Amino acid sequence: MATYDVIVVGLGGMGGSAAYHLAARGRRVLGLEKFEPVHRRGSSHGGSRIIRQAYFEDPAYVPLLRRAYELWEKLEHDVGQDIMSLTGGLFVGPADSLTFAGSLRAAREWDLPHEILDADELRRRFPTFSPRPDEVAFFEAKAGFVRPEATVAAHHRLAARHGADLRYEEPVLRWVALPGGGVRVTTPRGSYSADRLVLCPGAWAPRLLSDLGLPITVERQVMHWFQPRDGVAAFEPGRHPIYIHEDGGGTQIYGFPAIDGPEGGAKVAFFRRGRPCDPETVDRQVHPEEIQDMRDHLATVLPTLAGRFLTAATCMYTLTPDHHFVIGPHPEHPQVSVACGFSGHGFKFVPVVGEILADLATTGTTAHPVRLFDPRREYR
Ligand code: PYC
Repeated sequence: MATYDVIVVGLGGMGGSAAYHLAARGRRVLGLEKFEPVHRRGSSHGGSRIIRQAYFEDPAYVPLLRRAYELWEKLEHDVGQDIMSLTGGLFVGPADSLTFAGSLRAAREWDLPHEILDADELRRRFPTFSPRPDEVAFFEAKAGFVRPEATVAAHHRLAARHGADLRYEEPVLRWVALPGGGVRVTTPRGSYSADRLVLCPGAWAPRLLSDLGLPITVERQVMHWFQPRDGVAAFEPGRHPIYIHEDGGGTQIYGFPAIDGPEGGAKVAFFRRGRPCDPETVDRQVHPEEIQDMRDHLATVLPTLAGRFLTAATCMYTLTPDHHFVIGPHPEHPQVSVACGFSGHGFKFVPVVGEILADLATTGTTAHPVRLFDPRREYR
């Protein structure tokens, strides 16, 4: 039986980052991934993910975001590739919406640079938007996007460069924490033992962490790409920010500039308007009524975006009831760390989550503020 210091299960965004951080600290790492490298069957694909600092979900995320930005820059430097682009970000809605008011609250608490635009100013500066008179916008110049597939590939490359043994198409059948310490992980190809285990199962969390009884649900989500009606010029990254728009009923959409040139169109999606799914049987087709639903929504928010439909894709969110992450030591087995429940907003934290998981697996604790993510918290 092969023996390692740490086994990392799941090599998507979070697990790939953990494998890299652990290997860079000199640990003998085994990484196990159910699918091929950089696959499209989980939650780490789709060409772009939002990055922002004035965090409307809770200001407690801001210190983690500051560290994440540093680590994104380091990752780009280490692999010699552009992965993060700061296009600016608009967070639009009624003044009392979570998207607007929450962003403003985080910015005030942490003194983050921003601008407030009323509806007229928003329309003037960003004419693709068609705000209602009661809508306001929070603009953060430091927001933008990261490239998920490039991120996963970069972490795998760096982890391997530091000696990590990354194995693909090798699903985990079971894991056990051994009574005297250490763990054993079984796959169809054999059993492996290690001192520590890091579980980053993504949408497979309900199965691999069933012993924890976490109140998590998995949902299928749809991402759309449209060719803007008047061409992509107004949606070019130098002119168009990323955005989240919330309507008076709490429905949020999020979107990006046309980051892949004129042919690639611009991506837009509903935020957390999926339906429950099982990752083994999820419907990966996108249906005409789902595309129409997005067209209807865009007609009032960003009317020129919904020109020619180009393509769509599905991904999965693993949701906690409070939409905060689950990161920490396994309550019963201190040699096991878990990271899941990223609730659709985790990717921007990938580098810092890897650092936290490496801290937990090497020292049992972390200096990063992670109380919000305690697996044993009271979920509301
Ligand atoms: O990652 O910040 C995010 C996000 C918001 C809406 C969709 N993704």
